[in-house]
Amino acid sequence: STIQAVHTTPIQGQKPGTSGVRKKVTEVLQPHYIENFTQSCFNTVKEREVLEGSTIVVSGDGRYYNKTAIQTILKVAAGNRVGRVWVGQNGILSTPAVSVIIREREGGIALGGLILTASHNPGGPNADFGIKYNIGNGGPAPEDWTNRIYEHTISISEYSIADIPDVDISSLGRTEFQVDGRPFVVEVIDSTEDYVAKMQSIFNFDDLRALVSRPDFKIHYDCLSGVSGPYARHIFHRILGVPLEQIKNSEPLEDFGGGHPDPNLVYAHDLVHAMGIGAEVQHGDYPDFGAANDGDADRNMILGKQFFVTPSDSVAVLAANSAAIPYFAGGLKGVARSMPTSTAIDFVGQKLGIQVYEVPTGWKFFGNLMDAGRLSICGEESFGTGSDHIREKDGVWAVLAWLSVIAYKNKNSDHLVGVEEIVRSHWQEYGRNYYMRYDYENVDSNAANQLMETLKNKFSEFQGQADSYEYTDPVDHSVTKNQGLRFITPEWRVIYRLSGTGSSGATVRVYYEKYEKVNLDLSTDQALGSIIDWSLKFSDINAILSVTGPTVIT
Ligand code: VG1
Ligand code: CO
Repeated sequence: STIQAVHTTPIQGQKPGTSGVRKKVTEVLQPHYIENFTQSCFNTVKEREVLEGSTIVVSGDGRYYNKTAIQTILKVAAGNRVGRVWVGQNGILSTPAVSVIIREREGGIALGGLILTASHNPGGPNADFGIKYNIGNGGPAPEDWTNRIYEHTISISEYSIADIPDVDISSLGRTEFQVDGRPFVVEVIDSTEDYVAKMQSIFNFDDLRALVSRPDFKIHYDCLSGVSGPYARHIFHRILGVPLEQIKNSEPLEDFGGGHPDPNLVYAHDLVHAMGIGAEVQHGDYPDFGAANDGDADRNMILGKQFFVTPSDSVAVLAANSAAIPYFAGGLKGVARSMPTSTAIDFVGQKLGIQVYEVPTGWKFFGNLMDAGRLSICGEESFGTGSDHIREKDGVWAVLAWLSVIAYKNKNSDHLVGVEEIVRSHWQEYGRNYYMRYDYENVDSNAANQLMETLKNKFSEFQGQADSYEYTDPVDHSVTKNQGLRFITPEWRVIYRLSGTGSSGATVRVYYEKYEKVNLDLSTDQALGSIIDWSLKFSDINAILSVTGPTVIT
């Protein structure tokens, strides 16, 4: 095969957001879309590293258009003289699995990877597609990379492509091409093998097996037809012996069965119902442990019998009980959360006497701290939890971590210590951070910007600390501005932020948090109601956005 240089023109809107570029499939179908973005990533790589002859990973969450995009990316990779590409079978690799493979397969030889996912956004011909670049540490490209990728997308005039045929990615194996006299290799690899081995090195699987086989402990796992299915089946069914019928929707579907593959109380409704949350019948025969992951399996939701664990509490509980996980045997180096995430984990860090970091929203901001050996466990309020075992948040890891904590708490117990008991005793010890997030999805971009301007103009009339959050990375000292408007008093925080993951229009997120040391049994509405009322008045959000209320509350 030969390499051709193809003339192209910039395509607007290829600026990576919180986690890559996300667009409607209909927009991605325009000519050169994938080629332009891939070439822009490669141009950025070439400015810093040697792409020629390298190994990269390309795969995704199995959503619609992934397979087509993979074939295009393979040709552009060959055209840019990449030496070898690892592709998960059928193009399937979860986001955490890509991170493991980049970091560890063949000793961590891979230069980076392209992940095809729009995460928790819906999929299908009329829904969303996404693409992002991960660097050699296995994590999302940091801001200085993504800014550079964007600059290339707006100045690109040419891409290189090889005229190799489509590669069969449905069966494992190696295909070698001669491209302009040099070898180009595609290796189709097992989608779960590397990831599962990694999990086995982190957790005590004997303890986990003993827990899930207890007759009084039933788990219910919902993969939401996303990419976590094959991983959940491999680990929970094949290795741990959980019956398959307790692992729901474990076949990845291109359109996620028409749903939002988003593990929260709204979109994971079947699981929420099965766990008896909001049910009339108390103490019914509900499962003891419920879990769900998002489309690309980096998010998680943890539920107990008729009990919801907020993601902010979840990461705090895991940090407080890290002794349950062999990987953390040496103790925690530090903990971290994204800025809007509740401060529950801060109390744990203080008690442990370790550093607590606050970073902007998005997993890419944790990477430097982990690489510098300063951070062990971190999380986001948006159902993201993880550790320095990789450089992405990790949905299946979070489920295994929780089960490890439950197994640990039950070591010397005469009754089943479940999720709710664990969380309630955590609150007893540390206090409780009541938390709620309002999302105003798909609103007019101008109106959203106007809301933020209006709020900034009200900083001076707020009786407390009001500012626009700005972050200086403690490792490389890079500065990231405009990461959310904060209104903080000693008792509570309200934060307004524009989402960076939408595929059209704008989404406004409002985060409410109140800390209580003593009143641990209020409903979230009781605890936060007056703050929400204040916020609605102060911001005039409904009028400015022309809405009657949020579209999603989590
Ligand atoms: C959202 C979440 C953020 C998360 C990001 C990617 O971003 O708020 O915490 O890191 O999604 O998660 P935003 O900019 O829309 O608020 V995923 O699972 O979609 O990769
Ligand atoms: Co995700």
